[in-house]
Amino acid sequence: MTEIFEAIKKSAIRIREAIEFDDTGYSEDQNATGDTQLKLDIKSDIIIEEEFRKIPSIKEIVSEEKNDKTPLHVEGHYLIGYDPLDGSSLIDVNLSVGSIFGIYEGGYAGKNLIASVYVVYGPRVELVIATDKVRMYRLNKSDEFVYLKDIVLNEKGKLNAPGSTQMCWEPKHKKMIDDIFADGYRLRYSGGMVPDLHQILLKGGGLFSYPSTSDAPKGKLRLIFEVFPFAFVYEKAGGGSVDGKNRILDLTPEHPHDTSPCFFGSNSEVQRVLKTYE
Ligand code: FDP
Repeated sequence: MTEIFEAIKKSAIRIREAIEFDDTGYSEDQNATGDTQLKLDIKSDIIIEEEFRKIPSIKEIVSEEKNDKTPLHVEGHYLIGYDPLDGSSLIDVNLSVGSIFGIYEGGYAGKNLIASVYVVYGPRVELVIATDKVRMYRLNKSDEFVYLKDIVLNEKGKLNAPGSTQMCWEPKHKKMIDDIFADGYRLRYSGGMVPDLHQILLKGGGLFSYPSTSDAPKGKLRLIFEVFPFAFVYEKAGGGSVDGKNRILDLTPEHPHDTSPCFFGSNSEVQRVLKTYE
């Protein structure tokens, strides 16, 4: 898989440059979920596809920005689901955004995920690769990703990142979030899944939630491109991820753009979610 990680690094360097200097406006197109695409969403998607096309071991890709799967190499083995520029609605306010990749074998189900990678485009560019462990790298002046450290979650954290609109939450969810704050947790939510989850990982733990809501009963975040890859990262870092009742990595989507309620955290917070939703 090394050649895939290298292709992701090359894509990240090109996307970082586009974020810094390209037009941040909207295109006239919508993606499969109905979001109006930024020109940068489309460009990031093209960059990643170009880099992946050079890698013979990749059989097929599926992007959040496209309706259907794209076959790449018949002899290839790996399937990759990716979100080229997550949180892109934060670009115009100059907050951090990210790219997310899930590398699958045999099909796009949680149980088939064998590695995941995400990139944070913040004041600095950081890249995290989860395989057996979770390793973090940072881009240096020479455009090389230098290993920084392994990421390991504490059993219990201090941060709370509650997603979606409060007026759409179920009462039991609202109570759980209120109770977590009453226990002294601090609010940390930028509205970008990648930096919000990265912050919880680096600060030792906490809870990120994007629940089932009255306007989106199946949640907002997409299983193949967003939820599975981060569930894999959180488990490998020693925490967990659930949809309220089930382990995320036990789920199988029916359609590439299926969404799910999701909770990511250190073990203590994940147990709290399971108790609330049991
Ligand atoms: P965005 O719509 O800006 O692409 O992927 C969806 C996402 O961002 C996540 O990055 C983020 O966590 C979430 O939506 C934020 O949604 P809310 O504003 O509804 O909390």
